[in-house]
Amino acid sequence: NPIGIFDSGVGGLSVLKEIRRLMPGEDLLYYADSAHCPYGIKPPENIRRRASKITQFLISTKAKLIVAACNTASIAGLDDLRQQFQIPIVGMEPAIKPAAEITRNGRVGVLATGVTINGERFNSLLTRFANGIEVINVPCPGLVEQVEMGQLDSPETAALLRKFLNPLMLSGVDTVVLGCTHYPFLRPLVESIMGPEVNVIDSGCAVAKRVYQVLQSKDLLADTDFRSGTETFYTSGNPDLVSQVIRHLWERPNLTVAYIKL
Ligand code: DGN
Repeated sequence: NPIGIFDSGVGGLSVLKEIRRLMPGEDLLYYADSAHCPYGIKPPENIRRRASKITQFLISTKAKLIVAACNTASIAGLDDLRQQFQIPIVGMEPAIKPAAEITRNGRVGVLATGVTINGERFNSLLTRFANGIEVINVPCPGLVEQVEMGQLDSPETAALLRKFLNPLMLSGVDTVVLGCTHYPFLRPLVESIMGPEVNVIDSGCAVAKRVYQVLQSKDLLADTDFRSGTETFYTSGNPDLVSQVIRHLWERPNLTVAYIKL
């Protein structure tokens, strides 16, 4: 059975990539909720409703585990989803703990959506792991939209990113957390703006490891010796546009995306 992965759009692909790398034999289903993107400026209640609908759909396609590959949806709705569904659900959280461990000067910047930064789950992460660390949170409206358009290094994206990174440069952070699954696609740009001394980290790899552990503990891992896994893509948005961007981000020229309204 497949692993079901969803995001407000194409950002969760940064997590899918890590899952694919770690688990070559698993079948992966991906739902991009592009018609409702961005989540980051919506009321948490709406995000919870979308997450629940998509999870239901992925379960109906026989998914054995769900990955909420979206920090915003995880912060707003993970507890809710776990209450509603029996299936194992792995969520995202900004990499605060690794950042607190890796920083040398005790100053960390977090780029995420407004909903993530204002979420209770996020606050509890800071209380648990960032004691004595100065954390500067920067909501980044507009950045998700740039990635959705496949603009990973356009002058507009660079200008927007420079604006968001400016307060972090001024306060001398040595670590930047990419707290939204869209942002790892902008990593080269972030690194070039911040310079080589600054660590840039995200949670994709840790989440892929978590998925592996959960599947292993439940004896649900695919038999990887016999075949390579497949990838199937669905979207609530325009399938032609979404497939164009996914092909670009995932470097799979023949990939197709099916339209499914939920
Ligand atoms: N990819 C998302 C996240 O990780 O928060 C969501 C972004 C959005 O839709 N604003």
